[in-house]
Amino acid sequence: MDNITIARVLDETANLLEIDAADPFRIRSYRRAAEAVEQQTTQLATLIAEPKQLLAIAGIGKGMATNIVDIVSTGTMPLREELLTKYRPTMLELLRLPGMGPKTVALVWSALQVADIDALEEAAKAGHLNKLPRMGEKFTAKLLKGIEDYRKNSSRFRIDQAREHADRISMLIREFPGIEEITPAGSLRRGRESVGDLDLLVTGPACEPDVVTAAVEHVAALPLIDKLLAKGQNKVSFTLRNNLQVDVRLLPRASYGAALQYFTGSKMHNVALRQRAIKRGLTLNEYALLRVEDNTIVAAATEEAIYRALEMDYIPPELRENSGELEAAATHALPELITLTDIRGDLHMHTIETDGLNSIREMAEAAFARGLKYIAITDHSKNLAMTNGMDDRRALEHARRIREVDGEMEGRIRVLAGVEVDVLAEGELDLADETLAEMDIVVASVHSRFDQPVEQMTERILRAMESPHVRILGHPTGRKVLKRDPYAVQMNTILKRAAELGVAVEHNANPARADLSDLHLRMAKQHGCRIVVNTDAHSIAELDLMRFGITQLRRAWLTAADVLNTQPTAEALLAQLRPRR
Ligand code: DGT
Ligand code: CA
Ligand code: CA
Ligand code: ZN
Repeated sequence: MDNITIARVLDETANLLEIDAADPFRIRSYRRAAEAVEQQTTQLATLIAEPKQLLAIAGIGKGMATNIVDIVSTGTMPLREELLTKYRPTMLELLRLPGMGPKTVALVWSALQVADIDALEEAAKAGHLNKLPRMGEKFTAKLLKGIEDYRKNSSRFRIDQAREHADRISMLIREFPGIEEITPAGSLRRGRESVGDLDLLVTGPACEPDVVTAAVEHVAALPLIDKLLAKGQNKVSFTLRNNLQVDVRLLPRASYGAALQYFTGSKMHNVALRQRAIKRGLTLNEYALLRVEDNTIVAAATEEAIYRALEMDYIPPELRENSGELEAAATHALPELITLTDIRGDLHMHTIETDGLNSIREMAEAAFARGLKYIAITDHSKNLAMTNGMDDRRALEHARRIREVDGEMEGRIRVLAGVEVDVLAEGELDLADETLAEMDIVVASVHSRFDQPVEQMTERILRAMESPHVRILGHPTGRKVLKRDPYAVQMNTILKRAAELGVAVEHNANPARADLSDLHLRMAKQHGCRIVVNTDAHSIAELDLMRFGITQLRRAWLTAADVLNTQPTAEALLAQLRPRR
């Protein structure tokens, strides 16, 4: 039994636990173990005579070691067998559909023996779901739309997940001596919110033509490969267990820049760049930029040299979409893009008061440790009952405690009192004006009734923004990347009015959300909107999601000056927001 198979059994158990609505920490421990097993270069089956050796692996404790011994000797483990008497492993996919929580998934299984998406679609179309409790025609219609969206998106992967896989694979490739540099190219390097496949470029002494074969063999034997698709002279393609395809190319140092440029794309950027080369009597391919007349190499080792030889400034990967960057680079007009280190504050986060995992103090300390100068604590309001949202009394009491913590931090970091107030169906706010007036920061967000017609949704948000207390518009699209489309809204109208009112529009840095796409963000800048990028963190760890937000801002050509929470202090920031009333 190989490691991939062991990992699959552990991961499947995690899936079954998820359907069983088990403790998230328990689920996570199985996922982590599956990842750890997948990463091992020694076959675990050879270690089970000495289970102690299993414990040396990070992510594997005593219980998990026992599970692994069971899996190796019996092909399965007791917990998995027990869960399989109740559920089917394919049911996990159903959880990705709108309205399908663990209970509903278990219900359609017990009532209709539906265990996968095709069967669910069939049952929905045949009207079988309507007969089950809490699943009317509206539910069925939403579900069918969800299935359609899911099929459209399921072949792509979110940037954070792609990044994690790229890091894990890179770590393993790097173990081969003589490999020095590994760069994810393609859409991941351009920072797109989702990627179709991973393109990893590898270089170092081991990648020179006469010795590359051994390095190729090393890559082709990586423990986490599920299916090996192709093994060529300097290229290996494979898929992971989750079906993500990975193309690894091993290139000599001399042509690494040309390869990086070529495989970073985008295709349209490369087409335009080649045309520019041709006009100069040059030709550009994945090996070099060459002079046409005598085939001499003009540039190849670095991207910088290639762009320079084409009489352009270096173009950051995030801008390479052929949307004006070539012209700007040729006229030295590229913007100086915002970076993570420009960020000084984070104005949207949650605590244990509602659905967060950490206290005010813990969030403040963690933000301070990350170098931030100010944060706003913005817990949910009561309409979001499932988050334990606050009523007026609790919101005021919470604000008081936030200010207490602000005092305790003794100026190391400013902690602003805020709230994420729910925008109700007609644009009313979920808390009283007197409550909102007490807050430094009011984020207003739509969290429900996403199905309203476009005019109604637009009116609803406009009305919410008219409240003089609202300073930030949260979740301006309500989308979930690859999962839920944006709600229908006239974004131009919203952005224009937000600019007039001085209400900042928020890009949600969480890569699963990314409210305001790169295109929206460019629009927002054109309208003169104030823009903020916030993590909406529900735990200390999620404060680190800021970097994903920065990537999207960069794709939108934004500079530090375009983004409010680069202001050095809370006072400077608040002065640029709509005045408090
Ligand atoms: P993805 O994987 O769908 O998220 O998007 P990309 O941009 O990563 O596309 P991919 O993986 O097909 O190719 C990676 C880069 O390689 C692409 O951005 C440009 C370059 N490339 C690949 N095939 C071609 C091609 O046939 N023509 C040109 N000009 N460039 C190509
Ligand atoms: Ca790709
Ligand atoms: Ca590719
Ligand atoms: Zn939030």
